[in-house]
Amino acid sequence: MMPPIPEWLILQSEVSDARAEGKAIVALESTVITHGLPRPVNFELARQMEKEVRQVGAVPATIALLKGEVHIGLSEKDLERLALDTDSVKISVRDIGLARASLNSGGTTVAATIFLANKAGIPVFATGGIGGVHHGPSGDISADLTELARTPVAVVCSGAKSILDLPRTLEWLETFSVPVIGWQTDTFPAFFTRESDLPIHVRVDTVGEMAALMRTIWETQISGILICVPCPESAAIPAIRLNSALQQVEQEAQEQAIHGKNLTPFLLSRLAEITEGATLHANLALLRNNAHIAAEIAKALLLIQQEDR
Ligand code: PSU
Ligand code: MN
Repeated sequence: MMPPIPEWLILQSEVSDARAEGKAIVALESTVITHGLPRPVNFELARQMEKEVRQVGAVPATIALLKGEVHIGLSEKDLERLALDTDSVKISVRDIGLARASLNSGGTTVAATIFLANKAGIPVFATGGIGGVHHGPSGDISADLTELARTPVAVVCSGAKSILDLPRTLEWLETFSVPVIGWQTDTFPAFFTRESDLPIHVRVDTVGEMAALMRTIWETQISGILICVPCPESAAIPAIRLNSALQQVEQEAQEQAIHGKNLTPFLLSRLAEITEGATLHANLALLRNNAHIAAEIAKALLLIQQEDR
């Protein structure tokens, strides 16, 4: 028996049918659409991610708030409106209630999306990169981390951007007991770059092995699982090429006193400008790839759960 779904969640019919028919579902976030990518590439990307999931035989559930209502799965029309509307706000977990109260429309962060996916009974989620611990003395730590620590959803991503303090981010995940798994990699992927000097201690090479490991982890603990997938080789950027651009955008953010929820979107858009689109190209490639792998994992997980019954 699946747990009941709160009445304030609106499931798109494709998603509720998938639930009823026992089909694999992959949750997708929407802050990457509203604040992470430039228009109109963001809308195209959102559709491509959904397509990747469908090609594997799973059902995509892009999660967002529309006029204060929480939607699990969006129609193409709603997706387009959300992507192209300049008034869409950025909604993390603490903003969900506020956005519902003020009837706002917006994109949900990794944190808010896994929180809502869990309420809708969806255990697998895909994105590009998670938020984490920022460099410097600001004390800015993304709620993506705190939500990962308490919500049993697998987050398929390419690590986090080096605009974040990656060693501290990994330390945080260790302290708060979030398993970090490398997908065909032994190091933490640094988003645009396939490898870093940060080791991951658990490596998995097949979806079957991944599903079995997820099931076993969730038998003993209620937390998220971070699954780290390197950017496809053809689109990845060598670390050495990225470093100077990174230093420049961080300095600009400091000079312009940009902080809080505006920091990540600012850093991302300036980085794409400075690298003449190379970071954007890598970003799109890894997002699609992660959606694809998440769909395969979701199917394998469902299979293993069906065998258990
Ligand atoms: N990292 C990216 N692209 C993004 C984000 C992070 O490379 O679009 C978005 C995600 O939605 C993530 C959010 O959950 O930013 C984190 O924001 P904050 O650091 O304010 O928690
Ligand atoms: Mn933050």
